[in-house]
Amino acid sequence: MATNRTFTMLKPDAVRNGHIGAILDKITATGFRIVALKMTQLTTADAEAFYAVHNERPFFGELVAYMTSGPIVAAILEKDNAVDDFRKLIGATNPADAAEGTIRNLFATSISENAVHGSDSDDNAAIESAFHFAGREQF
Ligand code: IDP
Ligand code: MG
Repeated sequence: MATNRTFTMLKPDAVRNGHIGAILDKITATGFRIVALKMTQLTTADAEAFYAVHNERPFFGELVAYMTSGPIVAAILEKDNAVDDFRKLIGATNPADAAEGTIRNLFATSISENAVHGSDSDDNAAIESAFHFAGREQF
């Protein structure tokens, strides 16, 4: 996986609240190219594996319940400096702290239901992309 790629999920609250189109529009308007895209729903085992790094955190059970509560949209995005630029575009984890105009500022409802995921490193972008997409689904 090239290091100019990142992985995102539009989380169940964003899908439930009808924000798929608006969020994808903001992502592409900011210069990201969508190179993989699907709507899917995580099983409990999927969510526990994807968020394994957080399994000691007090909110882990809540996080897994939320992330399996409805469909998500998963995508791989390409742009120079993709990981850092996408973290800037989504804003802080807690929407109350997310900068004006960021995706979490515009679309998130709480620190738990915060609309989008964004990989935090090139290595995790590659791992998370491979978790969701076969090679023939990546363009
Ligand atoms: P990030 O998504 O901004 O990278 P992380 O710290 O990696 O934030 O946390 C992963 C996800 O876990 C968050 O996006 C959010 O959905 C959830 N989460 C993080 N902190 C809390 C919390 O204090 N309470 C409930 N859920 C949380
Ligand atoms: Mg994170």
